[in-house]
Amino acid sequence: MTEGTPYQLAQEAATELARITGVERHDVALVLGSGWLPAVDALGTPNAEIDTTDLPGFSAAAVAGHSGKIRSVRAGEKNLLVFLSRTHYYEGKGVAAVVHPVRTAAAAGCRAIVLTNGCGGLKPTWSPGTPVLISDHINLTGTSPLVGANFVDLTDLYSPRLRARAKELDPSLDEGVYVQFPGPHYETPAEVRMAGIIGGTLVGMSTTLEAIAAREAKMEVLGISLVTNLAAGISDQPLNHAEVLEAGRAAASRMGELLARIVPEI
Ligand code: 8IG
Repeated sequence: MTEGTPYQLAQEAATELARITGVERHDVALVLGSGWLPAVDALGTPNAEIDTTDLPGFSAAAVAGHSGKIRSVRAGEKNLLVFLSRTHYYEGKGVAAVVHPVRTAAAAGCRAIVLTNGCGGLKPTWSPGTPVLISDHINLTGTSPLVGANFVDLTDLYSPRLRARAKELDPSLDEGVYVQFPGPHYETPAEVRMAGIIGGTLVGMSTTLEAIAAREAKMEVLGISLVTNLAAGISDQPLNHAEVLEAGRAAASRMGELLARIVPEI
């Protein structure tokens, strides 16, 4: 952890976070994806809300429906660190910027992280607004947050324990394999077919790099996708961002309840 490394920058952000929020240590982190914002209010009253740009290493949010804020929320006995936005790989700020919130959460004390996203679904039965547990991923970005001979094991990356608990709380929850494309364009129908052939059922532009960084930091990972649209070519409808935001609003109470029930137990 020498000076000037991404890990050092995350440690500095965590120290500043503790100072600004007055919360010395956080327990569980939550990263909100497209469409998830309405669900977060169910988690509890924020103790503090800060701008990401108040912390070292963070830049401003770039996507409508993402807010560049971080909340510290007391949920049961746990201090929750909620990132209301993320940096996407397609912003071109580099992989270290993408996983900086994850490393900051680890440095702040978090032993578990809930990664959420909005994505396209390959199963026609997943209508917009369906939450799906991520069981595994395929990283098609061609990159990694890890540098050097750091051979991190990704078996059971998406915690079987937390997936089982989520399904106990909501037996209707399905599971899927999340395929991260670089974006920012959506896939072609042929690319969506490819994603299916290689074993994917969800397509999106986030999450896998963050999950890898979380595993490196020895955090337990729960991944939940909100299927906001059927992937290109699965339905005959074109894709648009308004549909994404609307699907989130429609599913907010169901997802908020799930998060509120599972997070204090993590
Ligand atoms: I929301 O269909 C959302 N994000 N790659 N494909 C990809 N990302 C997405 C999609 C989608 N929907």
